[in-house]
Amino acid sequence: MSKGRTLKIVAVGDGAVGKTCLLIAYTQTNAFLVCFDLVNRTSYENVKTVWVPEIRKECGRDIPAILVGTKLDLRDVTDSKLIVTKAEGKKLADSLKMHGYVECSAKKIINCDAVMKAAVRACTQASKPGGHTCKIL
Ligand SMILES: Nc1nc2c(ncn2[C@@H]2O[C@H](COP(=O)(O)OP(=O)(O)OP(=O)(O)O)[C@@H](O)[C@H]2O)c(=O)[nH]1
Ligand SMILES: [Mg+2]
Repeated sequence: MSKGRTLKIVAVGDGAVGKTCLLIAYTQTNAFLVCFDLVNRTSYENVKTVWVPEIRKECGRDIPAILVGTKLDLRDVTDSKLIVTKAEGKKLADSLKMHGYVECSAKKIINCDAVMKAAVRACTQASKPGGHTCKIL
């Protein structure tokens, strides 16, 4: 990245035109944000069964990945059987050897900066000797 320059790229377009597929074309990716919904246990289980295996299959075991629990604002107002606790999030990130765990709310703008900082930190660590980026799709 050129010095001192920040890029923000947003995909817009009709539903199902392929925005998400475009953004997960993994070429040249430095780090992943693996996201689950803190009030949706299926999305939490799928981190382990779907998403981390997927990025590691495509990009190798060492690609940096941050685990992100989203919709933090809903956790306190949702049925307790559905919620994922902070301890469970941390435990999953540790067990999958991820680079960090952050809980956030895009709606209430809580901790979104921490998500990005964790991602940048993971990239910085990965760019040291022995670090890793995904070069192939
Ligand atoms: N309460 C709450 N709702 C959220 C938050 N973030 C997203 N949402 C809602 O969750 C829904 C899905 O959000 P998106 O950002 O479109 O999710 P996505 O992962 O891009 O979804 P796809 O593109 O369909 O895979 C929308 O209705 C958002 O308004 C949050 O932090 N809190
Ligand atoms: Mg989307």
